[in-house]
Amino acid sequence: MRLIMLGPPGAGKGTQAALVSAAHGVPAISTGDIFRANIKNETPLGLQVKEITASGGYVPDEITNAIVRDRLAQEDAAHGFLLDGYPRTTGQVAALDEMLAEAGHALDAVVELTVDTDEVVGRLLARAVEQGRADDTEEVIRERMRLYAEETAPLAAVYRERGLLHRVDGMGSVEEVTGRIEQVLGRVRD
Ligand code: B4P
Repeated sequence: MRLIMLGPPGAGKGTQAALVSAAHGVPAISTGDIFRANIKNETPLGLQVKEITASGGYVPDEITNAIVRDRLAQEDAAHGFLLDGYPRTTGQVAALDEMLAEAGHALDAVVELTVDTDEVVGRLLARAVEQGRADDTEEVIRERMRLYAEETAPLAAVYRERGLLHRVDGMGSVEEVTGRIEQVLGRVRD
């Protein structure tokens, strides 16, 4: 199973990716998590992307594509993966197409989680209290959402044209959303 999880900040991509990954035995690959781990460990990559992620901007495609290329080349991704937070730009879509073509693989589905703006802001502000993530302030959340609308939301149309897009209502409890995603995956496998 090769999946992409698409959706605005706070839609629940990370939460659902972890659950789907565990249920289907494929690694969940989150570019956001990779950047945060590098920032925490103060690696050269972490130092390079710290300011960008803290302000809600996108890390340049060359950096992000190289990281995903390395990650997809690892053994555990050979038979499937779930991408969370990648691709986010048309340049990343093109790079991923290239990586998949080189490996002789194809995507099975793109799941787009949809949520109300107010709900998203509420979720991320709640997470700010729990986890204190540098990019979960109201101002930065608005910037992340603006960038999502401008750069990432249009990717849904690209995947719709390819017949891969499945829109899933991301409102409600975590369990409800997981149930909807599993229904989609059941249809994809049939
Ligand atoms: P990400 O880590 O991907 O951040 P995000 O889009 O804001 O998603 P996040 O994982 O935080 O939210 P989720 O939907 O899981 O990226 C962080 C930064 O890294 C970016 O801003 C950018 O700077 C950089 N970056 C990452 N990938 C990049 C790329 N490809 N190109 C360029 N730059 C890149 O929401 C989770 C929250 O909602 C949690 O608090 C959770 O508990 C809560 N939640 C989930 N489901 C819920 C439910 N049903 N009900 C209530 N709460 C729920």
